[in-house]
Amino acid sequence: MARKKIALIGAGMIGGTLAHLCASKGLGDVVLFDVIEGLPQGKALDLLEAGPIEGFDASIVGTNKYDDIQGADVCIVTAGLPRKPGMSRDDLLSVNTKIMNDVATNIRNRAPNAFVIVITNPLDAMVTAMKRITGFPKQRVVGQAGILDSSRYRTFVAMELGVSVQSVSAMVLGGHGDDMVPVRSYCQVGGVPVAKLIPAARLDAIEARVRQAGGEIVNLLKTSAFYSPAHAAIQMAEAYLYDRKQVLPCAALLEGEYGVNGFYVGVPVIIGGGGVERVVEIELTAVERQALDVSVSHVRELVEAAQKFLPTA
Ligand code: TXD
Repeated sequence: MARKKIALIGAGMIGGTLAHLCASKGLGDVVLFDVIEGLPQGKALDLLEAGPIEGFDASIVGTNKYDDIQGADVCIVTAGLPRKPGMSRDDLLSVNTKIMNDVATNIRNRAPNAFVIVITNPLDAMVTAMKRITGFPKQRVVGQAGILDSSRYRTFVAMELGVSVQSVSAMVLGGHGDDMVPVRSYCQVGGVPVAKLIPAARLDAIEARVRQAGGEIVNLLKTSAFYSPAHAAIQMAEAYLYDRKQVLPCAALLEGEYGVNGFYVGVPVIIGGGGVERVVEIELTAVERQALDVSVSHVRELVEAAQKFLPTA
């Protein structure tokens, strides 16, 4: 049986980390694509030369030719510009929408059966463009944001209480912008609701930090986070490749769920061998519901603004 083929579109900070994770976890043969000559080839060769030490033996190819992604089983897309200090995710809209148009067209033509995970920002608009241009079923086009945002929430709660991150479960829903919604009523520490362990004012501060956590890293690094988004996308790819049926917060196309129709929004979904197999609807408090509505209206504005950078349907 042939190995699975994983195409990574974009060989920058996240793309390179994705390649490293795919290789070390043995997820499949890796094709690393970028428009910059030498960049994907150099990273692929460097990784290949680490293979004998770690024992990973998959093929790792760097390329500037889309023909090499032919027949990929999974495509993870990071192509585009990242934020610089002072920029919002939305500032990337025009340039990254045009890039997404090109990437999506090539995925549609060469990897028509792939499960596609979009990471490029502004995430909700980019995954919408990917869905529209590929025309793939909604089960096979999904955006990564919620796993990372939830992981940040879990990190900060664990730091606050001095407990293992493994004891903290949490969910951040909505768009991947500063109005994302950390859902306090579903955050638990060893099964105990977080509100019983941390005073409300501290939780307010922790949730504010979660919303700004991407910017906090940009200010330190002068570019976006890359380890954590890569780990998050790999969790999604593994859930698909191993049919895990894992409940994960991801940007999924809603068609009536949560009262939203026709937009990608971060919600809990089940990812398995069928891709995004189901959207899980959870009950929210009135405050959380209102925050989700605000976040969704922002997603709607962004998606509409992105239209002018796409070819007319
Ligand atoms: O959780 C999330 N969704 C995110 C998203 C968290 C952090 C960062 N996130 C976004 O991912 C970030 O704002 C960017 O939009 C993407 C990729 O971030 P990365 O840090 O990997 O950016 P790099 O290092 O600049 O890499 C992007 C690569 C770079 O090598 C470019 O040459 C390439 O994309 N690129 C292209 N590849 C293919 N095709 C085209 N047209 C193209 N244009 C640029």
